Amino acid sequence: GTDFDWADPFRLESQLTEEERAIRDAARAFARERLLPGIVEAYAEERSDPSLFTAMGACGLLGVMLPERYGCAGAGAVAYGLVAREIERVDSGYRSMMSVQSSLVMHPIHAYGSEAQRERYLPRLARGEWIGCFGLTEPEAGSDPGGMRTRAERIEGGYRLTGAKTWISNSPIADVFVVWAKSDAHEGAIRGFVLEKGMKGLSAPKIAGKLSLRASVTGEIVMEGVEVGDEALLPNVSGLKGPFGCLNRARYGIAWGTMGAAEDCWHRARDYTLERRQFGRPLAQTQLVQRKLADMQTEIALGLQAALRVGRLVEADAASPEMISLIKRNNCGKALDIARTARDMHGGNGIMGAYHVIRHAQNLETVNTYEGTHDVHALVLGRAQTGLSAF
Ligand code: TGC
Ligand code: FAD
Repeated sequence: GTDFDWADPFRLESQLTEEERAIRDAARAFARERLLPGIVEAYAEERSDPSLFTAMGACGLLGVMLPERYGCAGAGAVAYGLVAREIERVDSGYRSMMSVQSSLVMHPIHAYGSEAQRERYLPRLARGEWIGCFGLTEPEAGSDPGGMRTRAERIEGGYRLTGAKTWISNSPIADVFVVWAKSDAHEGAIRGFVLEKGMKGLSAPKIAGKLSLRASVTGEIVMEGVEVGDEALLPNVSGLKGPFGCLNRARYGIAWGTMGAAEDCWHRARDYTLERRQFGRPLAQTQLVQRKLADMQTEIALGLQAALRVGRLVEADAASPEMISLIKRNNCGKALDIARTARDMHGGNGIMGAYHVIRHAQNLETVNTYEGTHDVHALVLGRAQTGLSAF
């Protein structure tokens, strides 16, 4: 038929396979039943619940794209995106916990690790029994990770790592640390190492007092001469393309996730303005409010189609990093605008935690910055169309 569904203008639903819808439905139910009820309190108290990892694992939401032989779902990029969208509908911090584990920890171990590393880590990470973190950013190297100072020196039978990472999601509660360092045994090339909690010289203090992403714990990783054996090195990648290969996946998932947060803000703004009456009629019966709702609907419908298109290309192994920069940047920026507008449409109530929209807006400030800032992705796209690097 030619019916119009206001909530799904382009019938995304009909573009999904049965398997994708099943994974999406499981994620949606999980998010509603397990994540939504506690989020307002967790956010207010700046509390990140480690048991959410085992709960996500039990629901099959960790490492969705990795093979079944490691205890994962063996699903495609679109299914992974749909999971990110459902989780971020509740909170960007919870999606962060999931996407760091899946794309930044499990993916590099799978893509660049030895079979022994895969067998040791992947099943436990898939179950959420172990929590992972990814250390690339340093106090002096954020947008420019090539400027990192962390060093791996060669020692008898292994390496000694010295340096500090900062702004690391999950680090204070992590069991497994994927860290990137310049290795003197490899002519200073950037190499990945897998460290484990409890190693001598390794600590991960929490960064307290964030006013964004408060339900996802963030910390440092301090390495004071941490000695590891040869088996800690990720053998199959060298150079910045190692960490960037992980970021491509995580950024792609964020493009879907932010649309989930935006949809939550849009639906809440619609519900609220249908209920709330001023000047003798529902706010939703005013031209300004309808225009805002139309803009939200439009940007979300377009953003989801773009994410779906890139997802299908990822599945066909035909997506470029620039495509991912485009959707990460645009969907984050649009979601942040939508969240701020939804906050405004709620009037005074909009500043209260119970209405959820200000929390989304605060979270999306972080999402707009991490995994490459909005402007850094503009420079990636600018370079690709001018041939000139502005970094
Ligand atoms: P550039 O000279 O462009 O490239 C150096 C080497 O890397 C390769 N490369 C990529 N490979 C795969 N995918 C990509 N997206 C790639 N981008 C670059 C490139 O081919 C080259 O390889 P080779 O073999 O020729 O050496 O690098 P540059 O130093 O000029 O960097 C430019 C720039 C700005 C694009 C890059 O540094 C950048 O993206 N900066 C942003 C940093 C960032 O995103 N950090 C994220 C930290 S992790 C995080 O935020 C997690 S939050 C997660 C959560 O909680 O959800
Ligand atoms: P900077 O690089 O100092 O940038 C500051 C400003 O300058 C930005 O507006 C930027 O766009 C702009 N800028 C930078 N370079 C240029 C340029 N050449 N031209 C014009 N403008 C420029 N990192 C990890 O490794 N692992 C994690 O798990 C992780 N989790 C995070 C969780 C949170 C809550 C946050 C806030 C960050 C996290 N990060 C993580 C770090 C994140 O990736 C960085 O914050 C981000 O890459 C930006 O780096 P920076 O903060 O050093 O900002």
